[in-house]
Amino acid sequence: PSVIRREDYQPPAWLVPEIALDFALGLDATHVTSKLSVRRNPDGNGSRTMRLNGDQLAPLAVRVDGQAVNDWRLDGPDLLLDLAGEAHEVEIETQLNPAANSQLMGLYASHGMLCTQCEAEGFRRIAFFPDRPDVLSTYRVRMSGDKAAFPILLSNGNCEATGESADGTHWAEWHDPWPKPCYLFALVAGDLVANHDSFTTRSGREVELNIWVRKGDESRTQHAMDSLKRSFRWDEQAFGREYDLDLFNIVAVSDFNMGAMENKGLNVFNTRYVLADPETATDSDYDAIEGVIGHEYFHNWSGNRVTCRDWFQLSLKEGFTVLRDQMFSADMGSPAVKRIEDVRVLRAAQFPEDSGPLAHPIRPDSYQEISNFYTATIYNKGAEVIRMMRTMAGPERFRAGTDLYFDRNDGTAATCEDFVRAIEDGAGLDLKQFRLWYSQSGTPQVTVTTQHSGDTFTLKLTQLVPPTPNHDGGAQPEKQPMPIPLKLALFDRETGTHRGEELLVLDQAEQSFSFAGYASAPVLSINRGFSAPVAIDFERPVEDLVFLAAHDDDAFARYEAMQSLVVRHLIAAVSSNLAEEARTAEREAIVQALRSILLDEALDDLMRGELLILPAEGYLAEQFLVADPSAIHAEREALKAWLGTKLRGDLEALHDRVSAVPYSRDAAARGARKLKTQALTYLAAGAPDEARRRAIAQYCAADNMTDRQGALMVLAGLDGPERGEALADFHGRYAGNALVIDKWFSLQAGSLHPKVLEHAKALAEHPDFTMNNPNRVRALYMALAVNPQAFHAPSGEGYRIIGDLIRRLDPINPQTAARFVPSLGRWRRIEPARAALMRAELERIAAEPSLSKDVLEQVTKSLG
Ligand code: BAL
Ligand code: ZN
Repeated sequence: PSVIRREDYQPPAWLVPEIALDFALGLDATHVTSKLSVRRNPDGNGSRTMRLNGDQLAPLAVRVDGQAVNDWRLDGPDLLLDLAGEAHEVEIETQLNPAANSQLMGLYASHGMLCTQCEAEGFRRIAFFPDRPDVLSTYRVRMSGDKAAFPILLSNGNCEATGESADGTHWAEWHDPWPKPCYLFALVAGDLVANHDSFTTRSGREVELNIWVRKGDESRTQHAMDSLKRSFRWDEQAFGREYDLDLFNIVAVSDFNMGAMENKGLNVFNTRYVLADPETATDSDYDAIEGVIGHEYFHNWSGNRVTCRDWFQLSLKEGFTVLRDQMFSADMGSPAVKRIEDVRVLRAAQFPEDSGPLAHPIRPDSYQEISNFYTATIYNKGAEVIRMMRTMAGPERFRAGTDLYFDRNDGTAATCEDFVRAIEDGAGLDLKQFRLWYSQSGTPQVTVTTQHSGDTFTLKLTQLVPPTPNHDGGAQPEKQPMPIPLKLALFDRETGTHRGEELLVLDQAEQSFSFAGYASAPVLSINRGFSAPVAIDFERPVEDLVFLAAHDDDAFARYEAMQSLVVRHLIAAVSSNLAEEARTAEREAIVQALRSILLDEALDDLMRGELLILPAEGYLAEQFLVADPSAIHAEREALKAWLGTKLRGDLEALHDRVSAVPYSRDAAARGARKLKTQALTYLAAGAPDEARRRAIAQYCAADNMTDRQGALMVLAGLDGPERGEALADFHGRYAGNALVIDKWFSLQAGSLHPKVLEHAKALAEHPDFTMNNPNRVRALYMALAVNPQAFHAPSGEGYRIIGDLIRRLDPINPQTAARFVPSLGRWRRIEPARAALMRAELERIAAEPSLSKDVLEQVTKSLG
């Protein structure tokens, strides 16, 4: 497979300032005529040859300046055309079969509607075009089709004309005045209804807002609409960004590879990030909808007005936009809880990427298939890197930097370097060394040692950026130390207070920092707020962690102390380093810490819920060079059972208290619901009969999905007749609601039940299962792949199920299939017997005769 390299970037030889597209729509036959006004690029290499990318397209006719021509040629899937002058009009006709497009890239059919997905390289499946983000065009789109089948016709920008014919067809013409790359093109045609609303921008522009859904779903769109209006307002206030068209459309589609897509003026969303009501959506679903609605809207500036020069710059728009959506959600809810959640996601998804065979910098140097680079590294680590700049600059100076970035680069296809330079100039930061965060992969490890002598407290910090694999020959020279901003506070043990937070920047391999005026050794709270995306290695007394878990005034640091307390215990227990007596003593320390959290009246329940979460098995596995998933699972479950037993009275009292809180969407009620299921989870481990009784009661009394799903999850992990009854009730109650049936699949495949693999295999045969819907595939198989006891079953059956899935799904939907490879790719970090089974599964996939580029790249790199 061919490797694309960042260093090979060349400006396009030809530009396309304008394009007119004409679609004669049909589910199995859509005729496309594209008319490109092309102009030689003065900054190009002067070539007469114009490359028009295609993917499974055949040109039916090619005309240049109105004359049919035959001297075009195909180079693989692309069409090459020699053009003599400085400017021409190129017209090409193609024919598509949207109903046969199971990849869900380009133009495809979903439940009788037509829609598009073009990022990253889907437009070339619609029309021959220089499909690269640095070719910006203004679009005119005309579409016509059967009015009964497609009463609603949408594209980017504004609708300028409509009409209908006597034969039952109608048409619409759309014009988008903002030049954009083709990955932001969108078209939707279908039988849709809208929630209509409007928003007045700060300069008085009246924007029509529509959220389009299939009939019957409109009652579940209000939360999305409210989130959209909040996003409009927030971006004006927080980043000075105003919307720039009179219309903003969102369409919800149930067959969609991604979460959503930021097409200019016409966002296309996976239904799961639009539809919600209390009966069918959990509190987490509500939060995710708000976050994704915000994210796509914020792309209007960070992505659309300023786009990317090439796909190596993907984090320019994604990392920045993730930071923006994180800040938005923090402002809309609890900043403390949001920060903890974001770090949990980073550690669960990005840290393993950074320490595995697919590690890449946030600005990669090479790729084979760009779809494989929509990763937690590009998105979440990308956001952390920009967050560090903000931490070092402070909010006001950072804002001056982003203002400058938007001013300088508006209307252009920019690079990460443009962003860094704008922050340097606008915020007044020197980011010379900081640029290493863009080029070096791997999670830095910071080792902390402390010393106290006289009245001076000294902190010695060392950093190591671990080696990461280099694919495609892009050797990364030895890793250099990077600037690591660490927020810290020194607590007085007696008073439980500190003298103020400080920000240190560790920018050498080894550095010491001294603090005078401490007669007794303070308790160090470091990397507060998770100010840097690093792993901290700090051997310290248990008492200090207990102290911070009870006293730290930084919510993240308090959570972190609680996590560390549990992590260090479980590592020691799994490594068999603990005598029985010590194990009991450590478990008791955790019991005490959790009890004080349960009883701390100053805590709100949402935050209490965070502090009660045990570190995930995947995160624990990351702490070992080579992990034994069974041992980790057994020790973690045993600790949970211990806590459930020892804290039974407190947990029952908690469950009683929070069960009395009526449903509302306010923070107190959401906190209560979060704790309700957490209490059940601990009780299920320590007192299963009591948990079963309470879970049944919670399930039956539930007037919302958070409670019902939580109770069902607990029941699904326990044996007994109630399990089957509750699952059947749930399925019957929500039959026909795809998003809820996804939950039904997911919680069985993710359950703690010992027969989970048997259940998963039966679910794959269930009439509701289909390989053609990515949400359903993920509901069953991603839940299984992230369920450690199922995926890592010693027999290798979990690996086999995921391997079989990848092989079967690849010919249907390669992009979604490739997402499952990284779970198998972690074999080097797993104990040898399982590692051999995982590797064998990868080899079995690699032996398939015609793998997609997507899967081939991931499998080859995982084996290599
Ligand atoms: N641009 C792809 C979907 C998203 O990140 O918004
Ligand atoms: Zn995005």
